[in-house]
Amino acid sequence: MSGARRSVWGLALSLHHLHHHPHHHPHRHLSVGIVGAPFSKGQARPGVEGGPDRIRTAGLLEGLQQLGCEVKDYGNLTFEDVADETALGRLKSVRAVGGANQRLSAAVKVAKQDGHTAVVLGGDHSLAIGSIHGHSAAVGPLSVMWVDAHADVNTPLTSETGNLHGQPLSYLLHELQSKVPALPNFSWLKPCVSARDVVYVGLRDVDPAEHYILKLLGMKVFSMSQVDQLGIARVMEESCDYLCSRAKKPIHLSYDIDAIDPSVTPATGTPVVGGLTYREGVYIAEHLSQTGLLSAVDLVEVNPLRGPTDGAVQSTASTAVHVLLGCFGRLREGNHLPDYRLPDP
Ligand SMILES: [Mn+2]
Repeated sequence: MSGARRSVWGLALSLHHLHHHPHHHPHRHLSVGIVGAPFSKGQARPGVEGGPDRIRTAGLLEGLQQLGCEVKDYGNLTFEDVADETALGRLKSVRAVGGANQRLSAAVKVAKQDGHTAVVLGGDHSLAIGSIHGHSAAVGPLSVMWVDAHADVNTPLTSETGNLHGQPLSYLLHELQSKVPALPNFSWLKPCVSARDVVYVGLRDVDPAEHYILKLLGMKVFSMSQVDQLGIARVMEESCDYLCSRAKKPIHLSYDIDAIDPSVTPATGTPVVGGLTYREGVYIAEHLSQTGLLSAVDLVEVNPLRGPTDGAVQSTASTAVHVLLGCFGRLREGNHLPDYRLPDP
């Protein structure tokens, strides 16, 4: 392994993306800005608006504080009902999704300008439109890691369901601008992501039009087949090398809980068999935390009404919390605060 060194912790670290980074330190003090986005109109199933509070209930804030993070919870955004939501072809709730994302974009921008690593709790995955837009508005060009069973890159004209949670990347990508029509309540949105700055992990349910787009734009994809073939450690190493190959931009992690296998995270709207294990799902977060480049995280599609049991909802929510804690330095080997001292007898 070229360009590697042995750290004092006995881990082989790739110089390429870790060396020189000021945050690569086990006692870094991170501040976290949590924005709840209880929005569900990017898809049809009720319940996903309960995701933010269910993730908090599963111990997110306490867990972050135990890691030594400063936590600012901005609370949940409120979204207005849209009175004139007439159908636009097959597209559903376009005005509501556009308005909600405009509000979320502003909230994420504030969280970034306040100096936090932003955490957006969804809500459905259409919220990545506003989250990534607001993040980019605050910090400039981004790298995006999209962890999901689905590619979420249908255009308004290729979508077969009309659900906007399957389309957010087409609204954000410069390369697809000519394929996305002007839509009501979306005039505020300007594409802000380049296709070459996106990496997918976990794909296993991709529509034909989406597959065409991924190939057309030459996007970097680690489907579940590649996870099987390479293992999650190599997938993450190659992902970060790819994202950092031109410039070390801030990383936006957009994490759909349905990337993880429904045996672990069943309480979600569009589960797909054959997903990431709990360990692979958490490893992604741990690896990104170690880059020191993680700047915002979306955790979306936790739906407390899709259990079917309380235990299933708890497993889903606590896995979401473990992914988020992994993003902020929680290690499975254990952690302790820098000022920890053994008690004297
Ligand atoms: Mn998704």
